[in-house]
Amino acid sequence: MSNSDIPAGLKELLQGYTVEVLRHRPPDLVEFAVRHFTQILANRGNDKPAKKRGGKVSRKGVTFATNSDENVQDEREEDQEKLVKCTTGKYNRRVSVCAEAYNPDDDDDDDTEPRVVHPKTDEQRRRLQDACKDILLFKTLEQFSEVLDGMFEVQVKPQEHIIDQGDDGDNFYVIERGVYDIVVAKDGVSVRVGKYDNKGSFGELALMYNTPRAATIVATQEGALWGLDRATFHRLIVKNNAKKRRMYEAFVECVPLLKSLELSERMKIVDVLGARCFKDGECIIAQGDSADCFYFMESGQVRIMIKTKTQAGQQDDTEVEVARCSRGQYFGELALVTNKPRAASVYAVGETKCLVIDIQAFERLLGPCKEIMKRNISQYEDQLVALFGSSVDLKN
Ligand code: 1OR
Ligand code: 1OR
Repeated sequence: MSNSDIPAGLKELLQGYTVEVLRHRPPDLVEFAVRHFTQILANRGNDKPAKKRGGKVSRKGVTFATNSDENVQDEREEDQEKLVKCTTGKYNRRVSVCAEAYNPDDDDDDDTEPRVVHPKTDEQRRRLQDACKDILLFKTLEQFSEVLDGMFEVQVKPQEHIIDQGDDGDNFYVIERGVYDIVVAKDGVSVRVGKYDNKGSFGELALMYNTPRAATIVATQEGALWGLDRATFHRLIVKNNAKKRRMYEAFVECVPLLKSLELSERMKIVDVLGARCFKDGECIIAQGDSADCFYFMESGQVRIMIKTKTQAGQQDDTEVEVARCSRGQYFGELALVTNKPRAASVYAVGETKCLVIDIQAFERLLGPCKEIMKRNISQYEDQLVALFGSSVDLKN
């Protein structure tokens, strides 16, 4: 048989299928084939893609990365084109509603959405896994590998707006690298309220609550992100939120710090928190490190230890235990409130489980609790003097 007898595209189709089989190792190859090729057909059924520039799909100044492997690239671009089509065709018509009325239990509408898979090279998958390893929203998920399958790479140029406040939400983003300013406009004045520095994630709020984008996110330098489209985010993360709310509702009800919040405010904390487990003796926070998250104790115990130095500046590296925390208590607020490095080290005592929220969620959701935290912080200072006298201060 000559090469010309082989229909155009057959080789690529079979290669694509083989790659997916090797990645997912499905128990039933025929059933998997039906799903795989149905997905390709569904993609083809979409209208023609958004305009391409220089072989790349571009939306709002964000450029989807291309791949050195041609076959993978073609498949991915096809998927990305579908995604672009989805975002421009479907989601822009969404009507934003108030977050308070939102209940993830009611969200059954997207069970029939086809599963979006963006094929990746081993190298891409490695980088993606590394970028996602500390993402709190993924910490309580059973279908983490499906999330990874659904993510696509996005290259970012300096000054690009990844998200504009007020827009409808299209994608959720995980940062691989780059620095991104968070800008919020109020009464016509834009204020930079924070930044993401080479880690973290953003863009979850509009997708979770069907609200307009709450902030503008601008790249200050060249960078790389991983995107997850709205439908996949819904299917995997928002659905999981219903379970999370049921799981943690009773716990957040009994956290004294959160007593003054409305139930809906407590539930929003649950939506964005991630569960992290630590082994006996493991260091959760190291004194002197920069801070990017806040912890509630769900089970077990932690030991708070500090190193001190004398006023003469002499080093004393011995750690002294100053406090313990257990279920319902919190730690890691001091550095976030004072904008300073961590004032103490925190170690797990036995198996310990913490519920963690990132600094942006802390600022956004725990503002009303800051007065209580500040009152407790002033007690730390009194204890410091009582313990060490006035000749020592917290190191840093
Ligand atoms: P989104 O889908 O609304 C903008 O799109 C994203 O910016 C948002 O999801 C969050 O992921 C992220 N307030 C609101 N959104 C924020 C904030 C924030 N910070 C990051 N995002 N605040 C800043 C807290 C440091 C409160 C400002 C008043
Ligand atoms: P962080 O972000 O500085 C370490 O990270 C955390 O340990 C800190 O927030 C507090 O949440 C927690 N002094 C300093 N940090 C303390 C203390 C403390 N207690 C708990 N943390 N003192 C003990 C007071 C009972 C005073 C030291 C003598």
